[in-house]
Amino acid sequence: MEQMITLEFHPEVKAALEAGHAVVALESNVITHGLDYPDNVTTALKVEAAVRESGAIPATIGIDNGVVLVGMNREQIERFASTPNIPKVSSRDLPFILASGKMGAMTVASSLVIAELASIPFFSSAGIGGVHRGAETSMDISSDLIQFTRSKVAVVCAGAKNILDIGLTLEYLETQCVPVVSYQSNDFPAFYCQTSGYKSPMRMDHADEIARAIEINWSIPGAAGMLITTPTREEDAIDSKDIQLVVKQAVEQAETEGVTGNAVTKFIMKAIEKATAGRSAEANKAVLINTARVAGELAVAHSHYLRDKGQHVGG
Ligand code: PSU
Ligand code: MN
Repeated sequence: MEQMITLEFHPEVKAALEAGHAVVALESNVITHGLDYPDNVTTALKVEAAVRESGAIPATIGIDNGVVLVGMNREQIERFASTPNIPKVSSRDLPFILASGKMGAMTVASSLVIAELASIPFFSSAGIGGVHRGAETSMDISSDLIQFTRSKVAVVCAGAKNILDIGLTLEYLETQCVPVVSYQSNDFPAFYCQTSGYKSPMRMDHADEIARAIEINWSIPGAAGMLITTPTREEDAIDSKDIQLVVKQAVEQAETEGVTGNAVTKFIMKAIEKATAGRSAEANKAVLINTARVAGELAVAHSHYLRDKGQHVGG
């Protein structure tokens, strides 16, 4: 079958993959929808720097002019950060945005589709989508969770924001056979809160053990992604008690204002930002950067594991 999706590799990403060096794929929706300009540029660059600091190469993914950029240069990041109204592209939106030639910002789900096509085994995002509060009636479940069951990519994150129903998110991941492991922690984290109040189904303390687990998972017929969580650093964390009420009010406000579908997350984030006088935005940036650093470390350990076995990242 002809491959209809054109990938345009940043030369550095291409070289790293060919050499078997660690690469970490990154989403672009956080640039266009998660933070404001120019904070989004500086943060995206810091996230990339954090991946490099750990010895891996970052590959920020986005769509421009009918092709998928696998790794962006500074100008491209600047362009994504400053162009208004770039659509949020989840997996199902890929065909339309690519066919139309428009720009598109990738969610976790669509980034995973591309990472797998590009043979990048690692992806990092601070917060994944999940099961929304009230999903028992709205059925609002992020397709990020479904994509974990389809793409053979290890996902490193700081859990999910507690604007979601984290208990149901964990239940859903269990039902869908998605392996979840917390790196050097007992708890499933909640983005800028160190714990969600839920214990993680598994804890592992060594990066090489996680590398082995990833490879074993990929040899299981039908298995795809693995979720690896790392908590935000204590000094950057917000106490979950401090924002419980704010989150509850923001979720209710979205409901009364009739915000639905893929606009819900951004609306609630903005409301929380306003209510915490920017404190959540600061914590948001810190967790993005820290998660990327840990993802870089784990990706390097994984590439070393493959090298020692005589295999190669990137096939
Ligand atoms: N979680 C956050 N912040 C975000 C997102 C998730 O804490 O910005 C973004 C990510 O790009 C994620 C997407 O992949 O929202 C999920 O959106 P939805 O729930 O519409 O699938
Ligand atoms: Mn949704």
